[in-house]
Amino acid sequence: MFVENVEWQVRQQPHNAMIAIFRRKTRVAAALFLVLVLYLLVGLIPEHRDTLFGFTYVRTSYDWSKQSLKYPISEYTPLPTGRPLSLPKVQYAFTTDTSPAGVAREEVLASRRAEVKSAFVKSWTSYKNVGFGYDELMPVSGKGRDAPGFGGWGATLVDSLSTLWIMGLKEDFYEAAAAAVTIDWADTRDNSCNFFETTIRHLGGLLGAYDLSLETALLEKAIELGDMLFMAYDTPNHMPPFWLDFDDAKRGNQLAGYHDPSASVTSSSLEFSRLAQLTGNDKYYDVINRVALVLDEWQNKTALPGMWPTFFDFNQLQLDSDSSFTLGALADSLYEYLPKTFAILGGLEPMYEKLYRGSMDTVIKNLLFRPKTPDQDDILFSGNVYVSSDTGPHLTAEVQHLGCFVGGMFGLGGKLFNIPEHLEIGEKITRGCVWAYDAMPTGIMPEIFNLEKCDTLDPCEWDEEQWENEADTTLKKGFKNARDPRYLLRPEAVESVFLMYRMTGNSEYQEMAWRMFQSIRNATETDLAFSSINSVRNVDTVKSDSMESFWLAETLRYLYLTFSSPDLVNLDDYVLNTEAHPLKRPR
Ligand code: DMJ
Repeated sequence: MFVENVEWQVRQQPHNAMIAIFRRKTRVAAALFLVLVLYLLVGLIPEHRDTLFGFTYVRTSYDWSKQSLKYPISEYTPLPTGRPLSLPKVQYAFTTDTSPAGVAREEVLASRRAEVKSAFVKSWTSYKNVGFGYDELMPVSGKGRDAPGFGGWGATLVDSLSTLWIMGLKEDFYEAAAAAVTIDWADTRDNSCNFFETTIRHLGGLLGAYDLSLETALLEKAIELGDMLFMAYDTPNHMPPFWLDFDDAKRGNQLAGYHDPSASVTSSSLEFSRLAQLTGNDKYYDVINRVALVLDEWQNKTALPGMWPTFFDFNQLQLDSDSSFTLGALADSLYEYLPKTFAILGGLEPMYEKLYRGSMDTVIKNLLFRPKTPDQDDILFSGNVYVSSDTGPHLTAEVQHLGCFVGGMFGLGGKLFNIPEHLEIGEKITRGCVWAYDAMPTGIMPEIFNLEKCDTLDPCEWDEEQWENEADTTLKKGFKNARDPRYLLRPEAVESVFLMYRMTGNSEYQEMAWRMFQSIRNATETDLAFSSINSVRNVDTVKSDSMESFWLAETLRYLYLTFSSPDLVNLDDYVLNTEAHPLKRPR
């Protein structure tokens, strides 16, 4: 027995060993299988789909998160905590109209959407074919080019991501996203980048695309860039310069500017707040909060209390001698970001409401004007004010296309802060911009023009003689001149029209948007895409071979959304940055 047993054991040993190996293998296989199942399951959750869709992520070759700071901040101010406030609804309470008229209307809208989408596809395809990776497509000569200060990181590529997603062009979206996650922020021929443009287009573009698609690779790329842009605040007083100079940032040699456009040094609050929310890292919030505290401190000490001058001396942190005030170029998004940052912070930082209300009271009293027109049109515009130490504020009735975002901003502020008068003002400003579009032979308003104005915001009598003496009478009555007659494919007028449609539910805005789209398409289309034009005054347009990335990021996106279901990028779920990238609002 013993012998037999031994023999049996001897014979059994390899068998037992095999069973043990088999069992181990089974366990390993089972474990591997489990890992695979978990991997697939996690992969199906959109947050982690990056690997499932096979993104090859290329990390930037210089890791700014490891860069030591010359002026470290000992304790970061945390993001406001607590349950987000339940803010008033921004969007009108739309209902679905299933009547025959409602169904017919939806068919009209679907065909308009298709036309806008086809303009986008044409522009995107040409960019892909001949300009891919460059900042912009040259829509006449069919080449790619990099824009000064944009780093050559492919501004159009990053700026277009959210539109690709919104228009349902998912294959192109993933192709573009796969390229975007390989951007190396250290791979640039430039010594510096434009802090504002890189924040709103690249950082905003990546965050918006992440908030829509939940692809973590895009968030990773945004964090890398956020860490680079964060370095701009490493100055003695933590105020950012206009240019982020890479070597200066590494050596701790940065200084804020003595005379920088107020919008460019203040318009990062949305993107940096969102980054802080997504990463849980308060450093991004801390720095934008410091800038807001300066706005707060200065608000009532300027030459036009309530507003801030067009240029800032952030170096000495003092109000410089600038006495010009505008909602147009150089200052625009400073104001735009006040209600928007309030929204992204879930209403938990009341300072932004105070800054908005205070500045808009001043705008209403000093910058808004009603044009003098033969029909006494009930419209408003925002002009420029210069404050003289002798005579006080002087308003020039000069209008900029860039300033047409103001209608939408007043509407948004009116909704969020429950100020019905602001919504009305926003409507009148929006209609003013549309009136200026309709006034030109091309159906597009000029970049900059001057108008005859009434003395107050009330209707006033038309004065033919005055107009004949003062104006270029080849223009529509009410215009004095078209100082800069170009159209640069800008979005601001259609932006306000879109916002007004979503906020009021009034389908007249969809009709305006359709008219504007057709005019823009007629006047700017080239064989390859769409181009800026030299003058909106001649229907025979001269194309200037430029198509900035905001054409794809903003102008076409706003138009598309105007004809889409109000649930697509619902304004109660998202806030749009100044480049129209949708950032998720906290619930
Ligand atoms: C865009 O880059 C942004 O909308 C910015 O705020 C102003 N200029 C362009 C569009 O005109």
